Amino acid sequence: MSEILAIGSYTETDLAGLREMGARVVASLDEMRGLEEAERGDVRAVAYKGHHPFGAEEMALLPALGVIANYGVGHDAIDVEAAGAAGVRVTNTPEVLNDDVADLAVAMLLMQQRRMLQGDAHVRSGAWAGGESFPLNRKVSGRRAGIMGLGRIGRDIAERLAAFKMEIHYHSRSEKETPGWRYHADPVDLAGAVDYLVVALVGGPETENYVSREVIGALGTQGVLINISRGSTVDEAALLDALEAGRLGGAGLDVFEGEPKVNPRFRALETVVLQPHQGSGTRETRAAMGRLQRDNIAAFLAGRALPTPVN
Ligand code: 8YV
Repeated sequence: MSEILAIGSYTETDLAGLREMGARVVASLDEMRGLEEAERGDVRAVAYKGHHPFGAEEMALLPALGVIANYGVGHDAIDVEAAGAAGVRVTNTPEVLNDDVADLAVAMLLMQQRRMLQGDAHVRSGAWAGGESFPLNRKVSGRRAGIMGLGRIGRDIAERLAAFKMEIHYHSRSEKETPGWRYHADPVDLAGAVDYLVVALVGGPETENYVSREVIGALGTQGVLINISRGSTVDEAALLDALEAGRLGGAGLDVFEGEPKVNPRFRALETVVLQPHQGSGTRETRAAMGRLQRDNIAAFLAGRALPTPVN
């Protein structure tokens, strides 16, 4: 058995890299649980790719475990406190995915406001050729954007939207140094001050339903909510109620509660753009994420400093 266990569904490129390190690969946590006790006992490093909870129980099944290298910047699936208590290090893959995630946030906003999905269907269906005109939509440049969570990704989104001549507002735990972006200590105030609200919060219990019914209400009938963080950060029932009642202008969502199963109420809504959690999903970025994950494992096994530690 190997001292490295990779858990999750990896690309061919990543599988090749992991196998080169001598990793054993299983598809899921369930498959890990099914391994022989002696096999689990050899594992010192886990490469984890998944969104199912990896907690104290799973760690206890791997008594020699020293590191969990998460494939992704968001490590809310891993119980970092339990890992710390068990003397297990956790690493993630920050920075390398910022551009892609920020690109997708902007793309969903443009798609939603310029009704690009409907425009595409209008051309394909022959409606345009048949003389039907396409309804006018909404101007994006120059509007007011609010960023909920001004971390690395939030900043990259803000910079892109500033290039669209937008006034940038943000909310985060504390005021940050910015090029004149306006800070709102209260998330409801932020939503009330902007046309677009882009959610770039970290996931986990502290941010659950942070985008509350009140925040959604404050965004208003012309407002658009974009979420590229975690489904858990938004009160999805409140979001659906507001969209269905026309109390919110629209949404662009890459993440959902209970994904990949998406609440079927979303499908009936013309005002939403839905994406399959593909923010970091380019070949280039996924390859960089895989490399960073493996670099963390290699550093741990060699007793070197971890490149991107979480704890
Ligand atoms: C996923 C992500 O990790 O980095 C994150 O936090 O959400 C994504 O990049 C990716 O879908 C692989 O599971």
